[in-house]
Amino acid sequence: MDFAQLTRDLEALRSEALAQIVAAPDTAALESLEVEILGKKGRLTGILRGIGALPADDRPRVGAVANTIRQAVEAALRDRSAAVGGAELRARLLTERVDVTTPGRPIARGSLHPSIEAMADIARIFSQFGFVVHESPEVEDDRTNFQMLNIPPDHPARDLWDTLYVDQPGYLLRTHTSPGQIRVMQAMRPPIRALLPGRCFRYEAVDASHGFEFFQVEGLMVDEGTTLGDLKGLLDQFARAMFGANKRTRFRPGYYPFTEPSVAFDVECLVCGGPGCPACGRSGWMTILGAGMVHPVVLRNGGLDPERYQGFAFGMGPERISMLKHGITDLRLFMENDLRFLEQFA
Ligand code: 2NM
Repeated sequence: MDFAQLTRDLEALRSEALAQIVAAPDTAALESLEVEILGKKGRLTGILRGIGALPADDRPRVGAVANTIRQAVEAALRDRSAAVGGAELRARLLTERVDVTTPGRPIARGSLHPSIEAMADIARIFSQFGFVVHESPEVEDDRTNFQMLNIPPDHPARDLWDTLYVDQPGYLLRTHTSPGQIRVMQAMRPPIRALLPGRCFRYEAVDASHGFEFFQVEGLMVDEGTTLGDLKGLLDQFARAMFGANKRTRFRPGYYPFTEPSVAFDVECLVCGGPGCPACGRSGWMTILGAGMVHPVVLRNGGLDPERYQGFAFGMGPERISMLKHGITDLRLFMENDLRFLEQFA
């Protein structure tokens, strides 16, 4: 290999490469030409490998020629790339169309689960009476879930709450949100107006009106001179806000270990309005919650002096409230997450 031969090869490469570049039809062809000519294993590098066989004096001159060729090839690639690129863009703009008047794809909107919707409604109504939402743990200790609420171990009243226990001795899944009220009493001084919404658990055979997992919303008010009349007035306002103005309501005697007296609170049948129908068991009334005056022992367990303070508490199931309101007859629908059911609340 001599200097003259190498220079001839380089000149041949230059004219051939430039011709190919000018003839390249598109961007893809230019990209492969660039690799083929200037790449690490390309034709230019291939020729320059012969440079080592030349006398040292000749090498810089060949190097200089190679550099001008590289620059010429690069410039030709740039020019041709701009030309075909512009043509390709024009072709795309002519063939592709964007219809800016196409309507957007509808976005599927979720909705509140009816249990949650009922809880939110309940919380909104009681918040208008100054009740503040508190939360407490779903895993409770036996003391707070039962004993502090005047339900001693082995007391027959425990049968009212079939309990799911956890591995840790002395701990269980709360059977109601009442232990949260104990925690509120222990943490606050009156006046207390607390609302406790939350998930509760019971060891139940599931049927149309029993779940083993359900929500509860409980309220607690404690102050000096709080009476059963205050409770009745508050619940009347609640029933009317929830089910409609001027609905008649009534108290019936009830039983809970943690309230004395205890009551059940009924609203006139939402279906027949009084005379009696299948929906109300022909009684004309629907029970919406349980309530009562907080037992003095429970007030004391909450750190409050029952000589000075009185209180009332109430508890309800948002699922039951929702069933009454919407005419739903099976509680299991709330747990199944069947979209055909849930979408009706959108
Ligand atoms: C109910 C019915 C009646 C209640 C009582 C208390 C506490 F802690 F203050 F004693 N919390 N919740 C209560 C009373 C709950 O649910 C049907």
